[in-house]
Amino acid sequence: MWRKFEAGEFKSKEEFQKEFVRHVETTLARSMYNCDDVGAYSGTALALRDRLIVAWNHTQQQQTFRDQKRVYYLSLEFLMGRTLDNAMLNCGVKDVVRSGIGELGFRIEDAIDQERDAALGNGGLGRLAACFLDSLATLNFPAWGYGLRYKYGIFKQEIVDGYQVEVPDYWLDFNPWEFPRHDISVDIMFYGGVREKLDENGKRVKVWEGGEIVQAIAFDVPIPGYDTANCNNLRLWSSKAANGEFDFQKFNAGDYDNAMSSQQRAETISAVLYPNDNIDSGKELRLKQQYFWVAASLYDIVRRFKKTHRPWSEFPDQVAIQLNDTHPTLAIPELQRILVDIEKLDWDTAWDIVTRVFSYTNHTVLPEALEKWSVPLLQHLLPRHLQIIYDINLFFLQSVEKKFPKDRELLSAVSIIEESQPQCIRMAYLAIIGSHKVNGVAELHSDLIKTTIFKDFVRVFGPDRFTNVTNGITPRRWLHQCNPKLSDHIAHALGGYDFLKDTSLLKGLEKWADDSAFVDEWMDIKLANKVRLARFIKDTTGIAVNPHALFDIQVKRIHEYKRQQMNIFGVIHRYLSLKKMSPEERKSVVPRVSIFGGKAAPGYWMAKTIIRLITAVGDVVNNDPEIGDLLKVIFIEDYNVSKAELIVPASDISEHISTAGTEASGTSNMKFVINGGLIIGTCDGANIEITREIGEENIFLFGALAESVEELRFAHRYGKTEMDPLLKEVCDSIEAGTFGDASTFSSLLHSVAEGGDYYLVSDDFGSYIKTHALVDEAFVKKDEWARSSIISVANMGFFSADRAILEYAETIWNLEPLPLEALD
Ligand code: 26W
Repeated sequence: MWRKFEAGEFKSKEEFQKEFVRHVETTLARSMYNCDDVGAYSGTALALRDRLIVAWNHTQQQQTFRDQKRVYYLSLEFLMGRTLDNAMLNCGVKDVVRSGIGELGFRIEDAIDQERDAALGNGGLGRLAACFLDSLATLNFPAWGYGLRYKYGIFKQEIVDGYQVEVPDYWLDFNPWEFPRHDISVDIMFYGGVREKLDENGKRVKVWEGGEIVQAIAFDVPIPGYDTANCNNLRLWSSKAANGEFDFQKFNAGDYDNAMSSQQRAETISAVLYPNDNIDSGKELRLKQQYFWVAASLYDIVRRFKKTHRPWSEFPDQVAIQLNDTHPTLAIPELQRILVDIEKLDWDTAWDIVTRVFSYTNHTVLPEALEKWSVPLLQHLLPRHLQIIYDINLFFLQSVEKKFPKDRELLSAVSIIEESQPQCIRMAYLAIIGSHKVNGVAELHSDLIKTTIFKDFVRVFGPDRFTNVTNGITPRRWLHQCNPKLSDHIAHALGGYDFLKDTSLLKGLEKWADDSAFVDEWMDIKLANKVRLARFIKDTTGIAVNPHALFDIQVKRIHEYKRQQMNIFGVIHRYLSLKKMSPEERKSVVPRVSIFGGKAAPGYWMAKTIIRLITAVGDVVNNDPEIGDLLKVIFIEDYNVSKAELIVPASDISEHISTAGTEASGTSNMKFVINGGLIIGTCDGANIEITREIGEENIFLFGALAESVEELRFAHRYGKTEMDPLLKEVCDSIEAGTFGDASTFSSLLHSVAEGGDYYLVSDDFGSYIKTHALVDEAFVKKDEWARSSIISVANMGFFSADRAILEYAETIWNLEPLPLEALD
């Protein structure tokens, strides 16, 4: 029998207040008389975490006792955002806390606002991992996340003179949500060499020895489910020098610099998140991070399994490991190494276990994002793993040769080793060969990987190794938490909050789409959310925007394939059109606020130039007295999870306009629609399934289809296209200096010019502009717009991360939930 969450509850507001005051006065050593909002946040967080940890302990005890199969989600990124609000809602204590701290003179919203984001991720992949943790906990699956405890998360973005400037994000000053486990440490080896020796049975065995050792220390983060006593664990590893604080011999000899250096080298491993999204940099430190994290996690998983004294043959019945992209692929040779070199299993038995344990999710088809590691680098850093990878490849190629005799081309196409200068290890190929299932993250994407980048593996393994699990988002954070008014309104219509656990119930909203009181309230809530965002924009940029204007939003990492450049070119087109109009004509124009947000990878010059163009256009347009409220262009600095929670509920229309076939799924598209925003988008990623679910009359689709992209690119390469005339006009105006020194933007203009235009901006521009005109027309028909919004939300049930997790559990992990016994 399920019980409502109790372990995290406060029996009364007085009980909460007592613990709050105790923490403020003792843990924080502050007086209640000068307690500010930061103190109120800290006191609340500490009081809540005491409760969380009881649930966490109870859950872990039960998981150990029941000894069911667990899933381990290995991800280099967990983009958690803030915890307090989410934890209060999941534990059902927000109302008690609100009134409790209210009486003490604090507003709960102000306290919540003091928390820093845990920004241990770049974008979609990291946030997906965070949503999956929420769903795993809510659905009572025995599941652990494993990641790195970066000292610095994704950099903070400042805009200085219109340009992005990166500022380090030291976020650990006060983090009440983690528990250091100094007793749980693992020694991780790098470098060294491999020696052959005879073991006690006279068998030749390989030993890896003589390397440098770094210690991994565990930090645990409790992950409470919604409306359940279940509380899972996220274990993050932090690196530390193995030989204590520093080298005493060197210290005593006066060699202070070198005494510290090994410590510093060790700590560097978990120091900083690589800020690249969808681009492989191939740096040695990144490879060190990957092995450090993978080796510590596997050691931990194996140690837990060995405590049960089961035979190795049962390992795949007890353990499923999901590889979040190729970043943890070294786990495959590492487990093979543990089984063969340490546990002395024979190769084939070990390999059978390995492939039954692992599965791999691919998140991108962009060639520049596919990880490759140079063989000399691997040889140096992980000599034994390189041997194992060679052996995996050898046995694999032998099996291919047997099935497709004399097909040399196929052999070189599927080889893990790329015969380049230097040779490289193709991590995606290793991940496929070492897994029993490979999945893409939306239907189109899963089809594309089977017909393009991994097509040869479909021949080798057959189509069944490949599958699709369309991404999802947690409705707890991305509806209930970020848009409480809308969540309450929906609950009122549906007779309760069950839709937060079963999003198919949202379907019940359809019958309210014609109820004028319901519809009016729906639109009032949207307006209130826009007012809230307008206030934030005024406070942070000084620019006043009209909340009745159409809010057009594109927030995501800045990347050419996501085509923010097309959006800003569209804005320029709008501006030029407005300038040509008479005052009379302007009266019929729908006022717009174009809102952008997102970080560029520090080394991605073109992305930074796109940001510069957006801010330059804003400077001109926002200060043009002729334009006034008809057009405003806003760049929101430092887009992150907590800002997304403010921005997403305030959109009328959001842009998901990647070149067809390039965005694996997208997940913000789902967030915007479930919050009642409409979207303009290409036939790409999950947009296609969103259209299927909500109906094509409720979405603004435009642009080339994935199947024609190759042909269009071909035409560009051979000079068979001319730039779209509307785009040409836009480029000419940039060239003429309308937005400042044109040379600033020359590389960007060049990238879309004839002969190039890899992302097909010119091909799609005409239909993009036409579609925006349709958006304007639709927006003034308020009743129809509201209807589209409501019908869309009603049909978004499919995009819950709960559905995605249930699919993984059933089709990939073979995992059952663990019904918790009630606490005494
Ligand atoms: C090696 C550098 C690197 C770093 C990050 C390569 C690739 C990545 C990620 C896989 C990029 C990423 O976040 N992909 C996004 O994953 C989301 C979750 O599945 C999808 O919704 C997005 O479409 C996809 O771009």
